[in-house]
Amino acid sequence: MSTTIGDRQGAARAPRRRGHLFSRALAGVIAAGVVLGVGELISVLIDPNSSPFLAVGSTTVDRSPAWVREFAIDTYSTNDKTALFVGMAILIAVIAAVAGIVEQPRAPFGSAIFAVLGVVGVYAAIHRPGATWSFAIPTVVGVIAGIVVLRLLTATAQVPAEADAEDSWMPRRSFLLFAAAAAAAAAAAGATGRYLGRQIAGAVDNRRDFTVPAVADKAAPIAPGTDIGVPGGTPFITSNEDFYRIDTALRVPRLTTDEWQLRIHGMVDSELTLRWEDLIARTPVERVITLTCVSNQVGGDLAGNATWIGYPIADLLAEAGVQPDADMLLSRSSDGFTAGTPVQILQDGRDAILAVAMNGRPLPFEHGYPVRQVVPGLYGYVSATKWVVDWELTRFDKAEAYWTKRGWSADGPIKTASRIDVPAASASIEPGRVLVAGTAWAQHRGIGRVEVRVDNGPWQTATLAAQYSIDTWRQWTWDWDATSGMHTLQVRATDLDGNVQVQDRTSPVPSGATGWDTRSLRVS
Ligand SMILES: Nc1nc2c(c(=O)[nH]1)N[C@H]1C(S)=C(S)[C@@H](COP(=O)(O)O)O[C@H]1N2
Ligand SMILES: [Mo]
Repeated sequence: MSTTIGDRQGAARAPRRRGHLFSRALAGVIAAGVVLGVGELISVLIDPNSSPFLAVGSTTVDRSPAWVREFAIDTYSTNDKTALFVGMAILIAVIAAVAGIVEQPRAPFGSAIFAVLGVVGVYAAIHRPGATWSFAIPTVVGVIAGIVVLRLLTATAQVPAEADAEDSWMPRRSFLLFAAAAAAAAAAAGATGRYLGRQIAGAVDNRRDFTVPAVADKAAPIAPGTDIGVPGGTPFITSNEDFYRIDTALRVPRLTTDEWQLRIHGMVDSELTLRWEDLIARTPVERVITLTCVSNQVGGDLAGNATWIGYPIADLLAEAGVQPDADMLLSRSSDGFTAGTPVQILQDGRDAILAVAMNGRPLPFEHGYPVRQVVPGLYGYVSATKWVVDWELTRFDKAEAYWTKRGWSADGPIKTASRIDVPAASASIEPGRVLVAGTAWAQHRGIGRVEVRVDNGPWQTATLAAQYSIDTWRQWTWDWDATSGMHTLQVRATDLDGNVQVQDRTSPVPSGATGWDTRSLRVS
């Protein structure tokens, strides 16, 4: 007596036979399509070169002997890549058909063939130039999905044992439906992956060819004594790689300068649409400005300082002519995020800019390429729109921006803050003189004083590094004569308006955390 999978509950099931040769071959080909489609789609998240199909194709080109390449180029001229891909597709289809034919409920030979193809794909992917282990992910996920589909399809292809040979030629209706659905899903995944992949590649090329605008109105040089370089401390300028990133984008927008435009509308005298050429025809400025996120916890690292090149926002607003009763600039990104910024702040003379470069480089995609806002003194959520494409002049009593709708405060001035960076919380410290160092910020007001206290003792004045500008953070140091035992260090800053950093610990919601950074250290 024969049993089949699914017999565990003891229900008597009619014995089944494997489906017709054609159905099984079709199951294999569709499952291979699932591998490639899913792999293509997942590769968008990793790297275009991690696509299994592309990786195998590129590796074949790179590894084939010179004469094969010459032959291919001569024979197919500029279509040699297409010829390669068509050839690969046929080879994969044939192997996959065989895999489908030999796949059995009990002995998954076909799945094993898929696994072997997967190993080839992984090998090719992780040997691409610049590849990391993550390049294996698209192939691995694709092969797992493919094997699942292969197993399900070949199971659905089975026919009752007693069906006569003629009947069994016709695939079962459920098999056809399932096969069509799997094929459609594979095609959709593959097409989406290709589309997004091409879009990314186009944006990468566009960014590579980007020329950072030359500026006459340069940022003031960073004077000696601004960046005191305490080992383990926070550098005055944050590199693009180390700059914190906060946004709601699941997929980083990849706009090209050709696609980008900024529409200025709403309560303006004349609506404007700026294209890239229009923007760069204007006069850029270069400024050093510290950004901070409202979500930063006391002592947290959601702040960064960069040299930005961009175009003064106030000039563009003046061109459009802001009507007197408009008090909010509602800026919108290409992915639908919005920020509401007080017009009066944008027009009060501070260096609010539409930035196109960060530390001498085009903006990284993650930080808003090709255009983002930078407004000194306001948290990012109300001012620093990345991938900005739309400006609506409106009113705070009419419009609400993204985070304001979600319970955050409508206006977001940056609160005076200070942080201990050195010694690290885990540092082993010996009694004696210990250098304590950190950062403080109160953008657009400036840091006037930083004080440190030990074990709730009297406040002691720290030494401030040179101030670059009131729009940037400021380093500080303090000499501690440390004694053995556990100690608690606390820091607080006072801005140049005389406001002392607020002691009460509050959460970042709705308008930024308050409290003094506190660090417990063991000295022994
Ligand atoms: N398009 C877009 N812009 C955005 C955001 C976002 O979610 N989407 N987040 C804002 C917030 S909350 C902050 S703190 C800053 C962070 O900028 P960064 O990622 O370049 O450091 O970007 C702002 N601009
Ligand atoms: Mo933020």
